[in-house]
Amino acid sequence: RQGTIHPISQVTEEVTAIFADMGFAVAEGPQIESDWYNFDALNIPGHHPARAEMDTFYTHRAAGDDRPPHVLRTHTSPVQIRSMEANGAPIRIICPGRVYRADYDQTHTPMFHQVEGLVIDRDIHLGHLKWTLETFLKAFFERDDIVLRLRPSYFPFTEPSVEVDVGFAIDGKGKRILGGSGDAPGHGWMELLGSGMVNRRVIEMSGLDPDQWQGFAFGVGVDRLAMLKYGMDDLRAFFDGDVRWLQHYGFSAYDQPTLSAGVGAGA
Ligand code: 2NL
Repeated sequence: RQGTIHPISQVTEEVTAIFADMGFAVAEGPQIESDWYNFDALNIPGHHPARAEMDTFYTHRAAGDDRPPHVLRTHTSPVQIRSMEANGAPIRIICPGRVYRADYDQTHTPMFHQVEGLVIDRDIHLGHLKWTLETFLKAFFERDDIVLRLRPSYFPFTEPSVEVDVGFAIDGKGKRILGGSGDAPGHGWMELLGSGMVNRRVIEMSGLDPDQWQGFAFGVGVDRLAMLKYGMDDLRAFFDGDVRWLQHYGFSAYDQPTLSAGVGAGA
């Protein structure tokens, strides 16, 4: 037996276990999307630079067919739009999955993995967002001294938008989340998540009344979470399919993440 559980699968299961404990369901959807679900419904119009910035892969239409082409989804947000449309509110979901952007270097691969989360309910505010992300990060990194820094940012689909930094330090094992403030000596702040309150236009386009329903959403890269927690430094090795790398970094099928044992493998 040479195979092991891939770190991306392991981390996806860890994230899922943590959010399941907070009452989140998992939602999945298509990887080939219409540009409505990938862009327009998220308040990213045709001329918006975000479309170009996202280095989208487009499919081809037959000659003379001038309908807009489908795209390989650039984020898992379309799953959340579909979920709001299909199920209405309240909603508490996470959407893990493959996403695609035309970008390839040491820190970018054209296919990568994301988990997005969405909460829609009455009277949801930024405090709920901060508590949820703080609770998640403490469970994921298995330490209680994680400190978050929320910075104002911009995404077309959230208003206000908030980037979340976590305190880190560099020790013998490299750049690691070691808890404490990023302002402490020898520490720094690392950007980890994008998030915000769901833009009321997005709630409206998903068929809900934004005067009744509010919510927050966030997105985080699974590959990056895996690298940070388990100490891999080259993202490209994730997709080489090298069994020696897997034997070093992979996980036993017997190490299922559970909250009681601590989500980390071998805890
Ligand atoms: C990032 C940013 C983010 C979202 C994703 C979202 C989804 C819906 C509505 C509103 Cl349906 N927002 N998702 C929101 C903020 C940030 O991801 O930097 N990800 C790595």
